[in-house]
Amino acid sequence: MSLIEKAKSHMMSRRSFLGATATLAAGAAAAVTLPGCGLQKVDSNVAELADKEGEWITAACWHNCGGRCLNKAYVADGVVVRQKTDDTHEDSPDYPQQRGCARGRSHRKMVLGADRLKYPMKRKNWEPGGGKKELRGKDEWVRISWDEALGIVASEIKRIKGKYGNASFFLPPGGSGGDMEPIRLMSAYGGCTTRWGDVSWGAWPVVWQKVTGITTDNGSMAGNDRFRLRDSKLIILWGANPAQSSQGTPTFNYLQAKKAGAKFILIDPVHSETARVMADEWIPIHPATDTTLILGMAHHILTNNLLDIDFLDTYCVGFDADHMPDGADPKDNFKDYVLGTFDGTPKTPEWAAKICGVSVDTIRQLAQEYATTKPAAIITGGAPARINNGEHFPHAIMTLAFMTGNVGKPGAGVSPNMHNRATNAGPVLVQPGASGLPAIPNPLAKSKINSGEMWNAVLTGKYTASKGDQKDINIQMIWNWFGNTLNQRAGTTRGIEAHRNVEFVLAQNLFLSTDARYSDVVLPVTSQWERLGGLLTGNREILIYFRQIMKPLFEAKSDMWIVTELAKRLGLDPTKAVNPLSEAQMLYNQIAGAKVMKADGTGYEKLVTLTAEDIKELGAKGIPQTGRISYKEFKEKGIYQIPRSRGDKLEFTSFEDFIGNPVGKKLATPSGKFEIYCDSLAKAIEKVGFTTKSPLPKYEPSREGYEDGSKNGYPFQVITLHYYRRSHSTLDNVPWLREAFPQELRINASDAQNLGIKNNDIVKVTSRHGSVIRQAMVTERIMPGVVALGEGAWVEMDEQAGVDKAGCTGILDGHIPTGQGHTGFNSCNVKLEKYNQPLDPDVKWPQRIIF
Ligand SMILES: Nc1nc2c(c(=O)[nH]1)N[C@H]1C(S)=C(S)[C@@H](COP(=O)(O)OP(=O)(O)OC[C@H]3O[C@@H](n4cnc5c(=O)[nH]c(N)nc54)[C@H](O)[C@@H]3O)O[C@H]1N2
Ligand SMILES: Nc1nc2c(c(=O)[nH]1)N[C@H]1C(S)=C(S)[C@@H](COP(=O)(O)OP(=O)(O)OC[C@H]3O[C@@H](n4cnc5c(=O)[nH]c(N)nc54)[C@H](O)[C@@H]3O)O[C@H]1N2
Ligand code: SF4
Ligand SMILES: [Mo]
Repeated sequence: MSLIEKAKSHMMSRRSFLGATATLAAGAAAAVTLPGCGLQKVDSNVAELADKEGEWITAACWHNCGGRCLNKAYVADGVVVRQKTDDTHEDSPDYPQQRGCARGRSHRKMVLGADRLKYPMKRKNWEPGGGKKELRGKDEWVRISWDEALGIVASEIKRIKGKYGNASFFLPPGGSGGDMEPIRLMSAYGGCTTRWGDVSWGAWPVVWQKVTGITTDNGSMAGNDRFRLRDSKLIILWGANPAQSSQGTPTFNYLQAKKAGAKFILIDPVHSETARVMADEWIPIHPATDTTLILGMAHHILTNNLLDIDFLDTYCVGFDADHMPDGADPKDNFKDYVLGTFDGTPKTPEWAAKICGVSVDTIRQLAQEYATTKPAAIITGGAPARINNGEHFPHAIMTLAFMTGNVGKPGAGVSPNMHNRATNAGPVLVQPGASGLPAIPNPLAKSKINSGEMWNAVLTGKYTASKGDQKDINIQMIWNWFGNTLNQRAGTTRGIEAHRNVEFVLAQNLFLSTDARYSDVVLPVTSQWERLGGLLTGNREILIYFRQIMKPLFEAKSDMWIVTELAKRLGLDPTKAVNPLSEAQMLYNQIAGAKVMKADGTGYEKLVTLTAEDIKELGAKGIPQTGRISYKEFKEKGIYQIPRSRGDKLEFTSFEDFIGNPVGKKLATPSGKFEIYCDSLAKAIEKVGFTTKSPLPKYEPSREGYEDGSKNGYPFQVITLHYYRRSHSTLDNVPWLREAFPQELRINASDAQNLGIKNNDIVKVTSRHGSVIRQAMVTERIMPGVVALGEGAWVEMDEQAGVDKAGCTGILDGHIPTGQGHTGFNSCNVKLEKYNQPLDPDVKWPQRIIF
């Protein structure tokens, strides 16, 4: 069968599938009278359009996926017929194409999914003030008009404001950024309570800032750019899995470093996909115990004269008693802590091995190799720091690099470097202009609840504002948008209770996500394919210009339209309260303001030439300008990628300036140096009010980490991976991806045997906070005592059995605030048992179709 024929027959079977599923849904009659732009029409047309003349348009791949690639859609008669990726130039190691992954290539199946929300819906038993709130998540849905939906939302907002005040509106922003329209509206309406706390970088942000003095960008720009990586002799990927979590060019870039001679060591409980491609050596480790391995290595380095004393003396404070910052107790130095001079516990490799599970020989060998191979780079993802009270890990790993002088020299470095900046540190070389949307300050900006306390705050009425400052709060409305907060934060079980506790829950989404499912009213929003267009950044060398692909589906509207309509009903002038600019003007502003680094690296120049005609075409007001490329080229290619070559002026290594000139270019820390003893860090953590941290990097077991498990009957640790199948929870519903990447529980073969579990058996995983069931993937590619599950599956509670069938990791993770207020997703103890009920593969589950 030819490819086109195969595609056609697939479309046909999907069409019959749509018919079948539609009859299962409430209000099925709607399915046969869909408007012209409906899914049925689109899908039935595709087969006929396969050979028709159309246009390739750059399509947004806009979610928080850890990559950023060029994706194009072939659009004929307003219908997306197929997709492709970057073919704007030849692929080469120095000038790589920006090629899409399986998720990006399945986008058509998400945007045109049968389960898109089509109309505003309300919960059948909803009444003003709640109405059988306990039915949230299981009630039936009723289709309503936009007018009714907006009327309900506006009247509930007014009622709740009148009865409880503005602080009772809780608008938790997602972890994936996204526009803040609802917060803008509520800010204009008197303010609202929001959420705070990093979910991505674990304990890195505050530690990086305090130890190095750099306050920008969480350190994600740190390390080497992709050319300088080729100078590394040794690259230790310490809890980093770019082949899965930084799709796009990073793995290709690492391969160039490998070809140039770098040895790769991976330290990870999982033998990851990256290990498969890159590792010369894999060192499995117990999750949340990395600091012990680092201290064991430090002990070996110290006691075997492998220190770079000059580096420590010139660039650091706190290593030994002679180099302490002003006011610190000389006894409180790192060297004496490692040697155990005052606490009686030398942090020997023997001491470390008992906790981290890495053998003494391996620890010594690793320390020896790292200290004697230069330049060597340690690169970590967020994962090993994504643990409860995890601040010691980033602090310790930086100290390890300082001890060997592996910082600030091409090919050396120590940093978190993940997501779409992985392998390419340095200032962003191409960037969009600002949209021009004026900020609307939130009058209740101080009313902010940490992710680790928010559900408890809803249920108990108390939260921590700072150390010793417990505040009262009475949340009565939860508004979910551009995030899947209930699914994607720790403590989902508690979150469901919280959702069932308040008087009103609203969601605006493309799908009946977990957030939406537990709401009273859901509003269908357009995808980026249905909006005017925009610019997207990713690695530092590209800027993507995506355009509208198709008309809005069914009755979906943009978030901006929704808040504009609500503003009117709340008696506000939307042009003042929400948005004074047209969408076209905002897009134009971003294009006109886009800038690109000059080849000599001295500063930026304008990227796009815009003629009066271009400005007219964009429907905006502006002045013609001259830039590096024409608007026509930018639009047609849909991408600008800056030319690069080895030895150019844009290569980058963090801290090169400081290492070259420690006095003239001193760091913005109190001492002007790297702070191994870091008092400002200790004070910052204390001020937050959850836990404390010593000014030195030490080992302090993570709450619900390795040590907490076995003694309390939870002998396994679970880690929650960023998973191929989806971007967090986004794309989890795409059948192609469900089939290609099952949501399975990875378990070591010896553990499985002890528990009588075979491949594909269903396993019940229980933590202190909840239970999930999943099929086992029995493998040698994970450390004994550890199991792994992809994060982001859409909660599917079997309330009778008390288990989540989808394997959502938020159900297992505890709602625990620690440290700087980051979330410790990888600190979690579980027990495992074989589950004796069958579980259909989730690709076979009915889609969440409501209308
Ligand atoms: N496919 C996909 N990619 C993504 C995303 C996605 O949802 N899907 N999300 C993106 C986002 S927003 C982010 S923030 C990044 C996150 O990127 P990362 O933090 O790099 O990704 P993770 O998968 O959490 O973990 C990376 C590796 O660390 C290991 N690990 C886990 N715990 C520990 C530990 O305690 N010690 C050690 N040494 N290793 C450990 C894991 O086994 C895994 O192999 O990913 C981005 N990329
Ligand atoms: N257990 C565990 N949990 C984790 C992690 C982990 O490692 N382990 N990782 C964490 C990390 S790093 C991150 S960044 C977070 C991500 O957490 P979130 O940002 O909460 O998760 P997403 O799944 O990206 O949610 C995006 C939602 O927005 C919707 N959406 C997309 N476009 C629009 C739009 O234009 N308008 C509106 N209204 N909605 C839109 C999507 O359908 C989706 O429901 O997850 C965190 N959760
Ligand atoms: S890595 Fe991200 S941007 Fe690239 S194709 Fe995949 S999902 Fe899209
Ligand atoms: Mo993230």
